[in-house]
Amino acid sequence: MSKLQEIADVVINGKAKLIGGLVQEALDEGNDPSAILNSMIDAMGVVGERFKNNEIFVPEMLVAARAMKKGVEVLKPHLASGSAGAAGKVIIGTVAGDLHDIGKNLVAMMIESAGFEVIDLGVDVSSDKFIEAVRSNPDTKIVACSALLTTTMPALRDTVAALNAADFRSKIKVMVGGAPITQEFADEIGADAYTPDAASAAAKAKELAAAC
Ligand code: B12
Repeated sequence: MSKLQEIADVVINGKAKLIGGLVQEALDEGNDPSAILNSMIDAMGVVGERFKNNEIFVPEMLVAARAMKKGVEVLKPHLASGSAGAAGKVIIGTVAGDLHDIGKNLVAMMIESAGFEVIDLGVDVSSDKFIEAVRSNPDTKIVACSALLTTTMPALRDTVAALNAADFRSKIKVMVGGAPITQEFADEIGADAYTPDAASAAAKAKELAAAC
């Protein structure tokens, strides 16, 4: 089994104690950090499929998520490189009712490494909290909202609507993303941008900030 397969396997089986050492070994062997990350993202896809097919349940998803987070911790210094804060301020969070944060954390990490200062509001963030955060940080350039559940897509819609109605709207750009989100949905709810993954989110954030 290749090292990357081994890493994916350990994430799928939620072996948080083994993941750090394996990721470090993979780095030492010269594997590309992005390839290591992708093997963990693919593993979460497998976990999701197994959950959908009732082969595993929430606790197994949770331990897989924990293992992935540990792996990302080891990988982080190898993925993030930019100078902090120079590109502007980004507020990020997962919308109300939604507790998924792995994707949001990756987006935050990549945006940070693209030179932004990131204020991470965490998970289950109400639209009021997003608005409040922008008011407390008037130099914010981008608000990024994540939603992982089809059932929290309405919360994303409400959050973007609240941001769109705010007096500061012309000063910020709104980005949305998460597995069930599409460009079409982003357009429909009036967001400025959607991207499918963390790397493209960072590139898009730079583009949007330059246009601010
Ligand atoms: C891990 C996991 C959990 C963990 C989350 C732990 C954590 N700390 O995040 C736990 C166990 C808590 C969980 C709970 C639930 N989950 Co869950 N979960 C998953 C799983 C397996 C992986 C998610 C993940 O981390 N993916 C890896 C990351 C890297 O990918 P990502 O999040 O998509 O993010 C990338 C992009 O989307 C994008 N992106 C993300 N955010 C943003 C934001 C912006 C601005 C941009 C530009 C881009 C962007 O960039 C990211 C990086 O490339 C998925 C399966 C899947 N395939 O997604 C199910 C899944 C999302 N869960 C699902 C379900 C049903 C649930 C529960 C309802 C289960 C239950 N019965 O309780 C609960 C809901 C809890 C809640 N209120 O939120 C379903 C959703 C189905 C649907 N139609 O909505 C899925 C799809 C599983 C399935 N196939 O059925 N879950």
